[in-house]
Amino acid sequence: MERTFIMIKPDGVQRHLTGDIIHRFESKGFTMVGMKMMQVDRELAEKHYDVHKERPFFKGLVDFIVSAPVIAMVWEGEDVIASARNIIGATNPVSAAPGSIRGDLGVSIGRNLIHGSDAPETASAEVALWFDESELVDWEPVRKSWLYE
Ligand code: DAT
Ligand code: MG
Repeated sequence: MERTFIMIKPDGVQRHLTGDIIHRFESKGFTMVGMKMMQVDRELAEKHYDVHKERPFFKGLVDFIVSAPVIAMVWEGEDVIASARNIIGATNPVSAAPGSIRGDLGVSIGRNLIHGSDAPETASAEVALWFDESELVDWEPVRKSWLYE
């Protein structure tokens, strides 16, 4: 089983889309193992987006992430990292497929609603950056045998 880091960004929280977004991961078949609402500080936002620190959009991105609360989550399941990226859709909502979160709910790249880890290495680094081990819950979903052979 893989785990991935998912964050509903300030626009998703402000637009009251958190239920819609969480519902998509739940109904797909993934299991939430951690969740917290938080007001992010600049230090954490800059660490999280460190890979983009030389890009022209970096300051605007950090300003946006600290502008209102976010919902930070960890989701578990087989191939959840790649699958969550599909559920989320392409970075620019203009080209994100209909049916994806960004394709259905967003209109601009700077307000694309949600973050999801893009690979196993970034997933484990981001889970560790955002969550203490004690905040994650190991539990056995009863529906498991109805989701996997
Ligand atoms: P993703 O969030 O799909 O993994 P990314 O890691 O390339 O995309 O970029 C991180 C975030 O930075 C992205 O969700 C929105 C913002 N961003 C990326 N490219 C941008 C651009 N050209 N202009 C403005 N914001 C951008
Ligand atoms: Mg990314």
